[in-house]
Amino acid sequence: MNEWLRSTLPIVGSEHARDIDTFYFFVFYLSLFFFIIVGGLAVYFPIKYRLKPGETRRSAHITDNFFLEMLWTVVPSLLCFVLFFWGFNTYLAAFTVPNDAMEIYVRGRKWNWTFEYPDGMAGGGTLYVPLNRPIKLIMDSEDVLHAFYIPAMRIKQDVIPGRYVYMTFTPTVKGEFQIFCAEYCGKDHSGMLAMLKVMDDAEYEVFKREGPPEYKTMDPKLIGETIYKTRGCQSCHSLDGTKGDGPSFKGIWGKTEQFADGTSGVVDENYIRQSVLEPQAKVVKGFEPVMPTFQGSLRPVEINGIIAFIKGQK
Ligand code: HEC
Ligand SMILES: [Cu+2]
Repeated sequence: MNEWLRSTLPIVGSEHARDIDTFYFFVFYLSLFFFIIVGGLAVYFPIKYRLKPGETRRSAHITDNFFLEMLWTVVPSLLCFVLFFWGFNTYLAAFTVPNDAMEIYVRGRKWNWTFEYPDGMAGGGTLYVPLNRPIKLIMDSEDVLHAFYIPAMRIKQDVIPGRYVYMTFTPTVKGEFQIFCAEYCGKDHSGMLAMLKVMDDAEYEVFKREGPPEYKTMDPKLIGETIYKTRGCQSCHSLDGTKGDGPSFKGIWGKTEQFADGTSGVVDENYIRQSVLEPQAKVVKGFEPVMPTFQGSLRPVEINGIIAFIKGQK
C-alpha cells in the first residue's frame, strides 16, 4: 500500500520532500480510517436496523450520551492540533534558509525562467545546483504573477513583480527534475517549463568553468544570441542599426571604429573581447562610458559566442 502510494508521487529529491510525504501519508491514512468507519456504518446500520415486514417498532428515545459526546469532541480536536502543529512545523522548516545556502536569482517572465548564479553567470532553461548543498532561490517576476514549482523538492512559491520572494531546498538526489510554473490564470504559464539539474561537486566545477553541457553541441552564434538576449546587451545594443545607449551591432564587424581619445581600431575578435571585459579601455566616439564590465561573469565560451553572433550581424 505504502509503495503504491509513493509511486503516485514525484521522486523524493530532498529531506524536506520526505517530511512532506510522511505528513501526506499520515493525512491520507487518517482520512482512510474515518472513511471506512463512517462509510462502513452508513452501509451497515440501514441494513441491520431496517424495518422488517410486519414490524412496527419505533426507535428508542435517547437524549444524550456523555461518553460518546466526549469521544467525538475530544478525539477530533486532538487530531486537529496534531495536524496543525505538524503541518506548521514542516512549513517553517521548508522556509528556514540555512546560513550557508548558495544564493541563486530566479526571474520569471512571460513565458520563461532565467537563473543567475553567485559568480554572475546566468542562463535559462535549466537550473544547475550542486548535490547536498542548501540552495536559496531569490525570485521575482518581470511582468505578472508566476508560481515556481519543483515537485521533486515539494516546494512551490508564487513569484511576484516588484518584490523578492525566496524559497530553499537541499537536493539529496542526483538527476534531472521538472520545474513548472503553477500559475493558473494566463495563457502560457503551463508552457514555462524548465529543468532542475542536480550535479555532484566535480560536475558542478566543470559547469562553473565551461558552462552548461548543451554548450558543447550548440552553435556559437546561438550561444551569443542567448547571452545577448538574457544578459542585458539587448537593452543598449540594437541589431537593426538604431543607436541606443551603445552602438548598434549591425555591420560593426571589420569596421574601423573612432574612439573618444582620438585613436581608432578595427572591430575584430580581440576588440570585442576587450569591449566586453574592459569596456572603458576603448570608448567609442559619441558614446558615454556606461557599459558595465562582464569580467568574471561571462565564460570564454560565451565570449566566443558573442564574437560569432556579432560577426553574423551584417
Ligand atoms: C548599459 C548599456 C550597455 C550594456 C548593458 C552593454 N553595453 Fe556594450 N556598449 C555600451 C556603450 C555605451 C558602448 C560604447 C562605449 C564603449 O565602447 O564603452 C558599448 C560598446 C560595446 C562594444 C563595442 C561596439 C563598437 O561599435 O565598437 C561591444 C562589442 C559591446 N559593447 C558588447 C556588449 C555586449 C556583448 C554586452 C552584453 C553582454 C553589452 N555590450 C552590454 C553600452 C552597453
Ligand atoms: Cu508563469
